[in-house]
Amino acid sequence: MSSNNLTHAPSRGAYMAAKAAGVQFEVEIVDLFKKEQLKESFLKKNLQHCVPTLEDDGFVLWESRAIASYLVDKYAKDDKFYPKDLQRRAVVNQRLYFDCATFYPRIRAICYPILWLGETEIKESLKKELNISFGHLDQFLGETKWAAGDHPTIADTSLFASVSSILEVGWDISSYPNVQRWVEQCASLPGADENSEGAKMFGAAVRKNLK
Ligand SMILES: N[C@@H](CCC(=O)N[C@@H](CS)C(=O)NCC(=O)O)C(=O)O
Repeated sequence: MSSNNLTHAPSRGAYMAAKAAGVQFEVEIVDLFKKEQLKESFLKKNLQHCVPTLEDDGFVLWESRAIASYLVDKYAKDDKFYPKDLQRRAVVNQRLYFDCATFYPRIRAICYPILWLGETEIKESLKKELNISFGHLDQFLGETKWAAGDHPTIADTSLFASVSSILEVGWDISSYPNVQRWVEQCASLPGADENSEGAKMFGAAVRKNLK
């Protein structure tokens, strides 16, 4: 198995945010399946050796959601994807932290052992935990059209990257009608096609190892 950088949800989240910011950029592939992140040249830039890692005119930054907010703040023509209004921004941040600290780690807890540690089944307890988070996401999306209001933001690009990964593993979201509606809407996000392509590669890699 080899990958491009967009196989992994954090990279896809940052990629869609960069597209939303409207900035010109190049994607450099660091193939995790070939351990390329451990090369000396990459470690010099990012001691945590994770993707995505941004280089912007000599400035290096990692953590996909930090990259997303930096790019939109710096390059977007307006603040729609990351509002400057304090409370609207706070809600976007809340959703981003929800994704970073709760939702995506639950997806990772399912997929990482299957991809890298020889697991062939998904534990019931992990299924249950992720579905609790899907329930919360469904409630957020019952209150607003997008994850953090009536316009797409970097909360959507980040959460959609996470959701796309687990959907491609075959997750059943039929109990979450607001999530289903939002997933359809997300096809209109900038970079959604590339996200979908990367998520398919990710899903195939996980499914290949499942019993
Ligand atoms: N919270 C980080 C997670 C980054 C992360 O864990 N990336 C993984 C791929 S999903 C990675 O680079 N793993 C390789 C490694 O850490 O050596 C983010 O959102 O950017």
